[in-house]
Amino acid sequence: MSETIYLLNGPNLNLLGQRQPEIYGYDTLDDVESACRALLPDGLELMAFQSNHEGALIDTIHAARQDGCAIVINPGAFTHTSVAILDALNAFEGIVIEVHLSNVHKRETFRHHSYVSLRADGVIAGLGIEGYAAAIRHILRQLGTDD
Ligand code: CA2
Repeated sequence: MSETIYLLNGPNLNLLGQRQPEIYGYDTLDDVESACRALLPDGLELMAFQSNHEGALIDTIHAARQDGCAIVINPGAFTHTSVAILDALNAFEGIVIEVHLSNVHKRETFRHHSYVSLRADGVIAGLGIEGYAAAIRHILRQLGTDD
């Protein structure tokens, strides 16, 4: 049975809360994980993983095929470059929600295209860390575990 929501963050997001707060805010990745974990009912786990390496993210997406019911992913800059992450997500059967802290559409043109959006069931951009919580709430509703 798939009982785990995977929370994946890509390159440089380990610096969240430490650099460029005018774009990405003051909360850290630990704050994000705690906020997401606090929303989960009994019986659902959160597997939080951040990597600066494309292959490590892909390996974790593959692992999610075994026990994952959903993936919340902020692929960072790989959003705009990685066909390999798209391919890995295409091999995953659960819910996929793509999250961006910033509104990528208000930024440079190269950030407007996302390979991951070709697979994502939903895309959230520009809500800061609230976007992750919104993604989790949506998944819980989809799974029917929000009451
Ligand atoms: O808005 C987002 O969440 C992004 O995925 C963040 C990526 C960027 O390349 C995407 O276009 C949009 C960059 C993540 C860098 O994260 C940092 C966090 C704090 C300090 C420095 C970098």
